[in-house]
Formats: sequence, C-alpha cells, structure tokens
Amino acid sequence: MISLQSDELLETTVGQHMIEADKVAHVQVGNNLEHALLVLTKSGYTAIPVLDASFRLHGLIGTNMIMDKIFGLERIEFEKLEDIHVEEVMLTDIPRLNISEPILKGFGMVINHAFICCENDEGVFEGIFTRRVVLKQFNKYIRTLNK
Ligand code: 4BW
Ligand code: 4BW
Repeated sequence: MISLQSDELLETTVGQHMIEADKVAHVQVGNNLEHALLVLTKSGYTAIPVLDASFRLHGLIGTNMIMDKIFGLERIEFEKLEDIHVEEVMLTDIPRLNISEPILKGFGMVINHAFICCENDEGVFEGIFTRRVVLKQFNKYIRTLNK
C-alpha cells in the first residue's frame, strides 16, 4: 500500500494499488467444485478468480454459484461436487482492468464489484484491485482534509 497526497494519488495506476497475484487465492480451469469450495472456505473469501496454467483469467467462482449448482429438489447434492468442473459454473462476463490504467477508473468499477481482476498487456493475470484499497485511500484523504 502506498501513501500519497490526493493529486499524486490520481496520477497513480491500478497496478500500483492491487493485491499481487501470488497473494490472491484462486482456482484453475479443470479443478472440480469440491476443490473450489475447499479453497473458498479455507481462504475465507466469497469469490475468487479462475485462472489457467498460463495465469490467464477465465472467470470468477463464488460459494453461491457452487451451492446453487448442487441444490436438488429435496436436498443439497454434495456428491455432485466431485464431478462438476469450475468452468461449468463460473461467471465469465466479468470486468477487467489493465495494470497501467489510472486508479480513477478502478474507483468507478468497484462501486458495483467487490474486486476487479487486473491483467498486463499480454492478458496475463497480475492481481486484484479491491474495495478495501479504495476505502483505505479515501479514509486517508478525508483525514488529510480535516487536519
Ligand atoms: O481473509 C481475509 N483477510 C482480510 N484481511 N480481510 C478479509 C478476509 N476475508 C474477507 N475480508 C474482508 C475484506 O475487507 O471482507 C471483505 C469482503 O470479502 P469478500 O470479497 O466478500 O470475500 C474484504 O474486502 P476486500 O479486501 O475489498 O475484498 C473484496 C473481495 O475481493 C473479496 C474477495 O472476493 C476478493 N479478494 C480480496 N482479497 C483476496 C480476494 N480473493 C482472493 N484472494 C485474495 N487475497
Ligand atoms: O444480487 C446482487 N445484486 C447486485 N447488484 N450486486 C450484488 C449482488 N450480490 C452481490 N453483489 C455485489 C455487490 O457489489 O457483490 C458485493 C458483495 O456481496 P456480498 O456482501 O458478499 O453478498 C456487493 O457489495 P455491496 O452491495 O456493497 O454489499 C456488501 C454486503 O452487504 C453483501 C451482503 O453481505 C450485504 N448486502 C448488500 N445488499 C444486501 C445485503 N444483504 C442482504 N440484502 C441486501 N439487499
């Protein structure tokens, strides 16, 4: 996390504020729902990115999407978790940011999404831009104004 005055902050890029890919919990295309549910539960996050072996972004998977898929008419069919792959359930129509885009673009996008996946010019996943980062910067800015 970098600390800047407001005018300097607006000149920074999304890439300077994101959580780096190696710290982002994710699953891979080809993983089954049992594995995805394990990663989601153990990491504590409600939704995480789905990547391939080359670290390209394919979509997002959340606990709600998994549970929705295994709801039967009379019970939750947990035995299905093993046989269904994440790509059958994940959300593919998702917003993306390039790491070199201005932070202001990220501010606007996190109004409707808890986090935005960030990619480099080659389309490789580099990290996520979260609401927490935005609120932290906003909090700092307000406190500076009040001094
Ligand atoms: O494990 C956690 N550690 C910390 N420090 N905060 C957490 C953790 N789990 C949840 N939180 C807090 C954060 O403030 O709850 C908010 C909502 O979590 P979410 O959405 O519903 O799981 C968190 O807000 P945020 O940091 O702005 O993150 C927004 C969303 O971005 C999260 C999650 O879907 C995703 N995310 C954040 N960090 C992630 C991540 N996904 C994978 N790996 C990460 N490291
Ligand atoms: O159904 C949804 N519609 C829309 N427009 N956005 C949604 C929906 N479900 C999730 N979202 C988005 C929102 O940006 O994902 C974020 C995280 O959802 P959450 O946490 O993990 O279910 C949503 O962010 P938010 O609107 O700032 O809401 C933050 C959290 O507040 C939600 C949920 O725990 C709670 N919440 C919000 N609206 C609610 C609600 N709980 C019950 N009823 C509501 N109407």
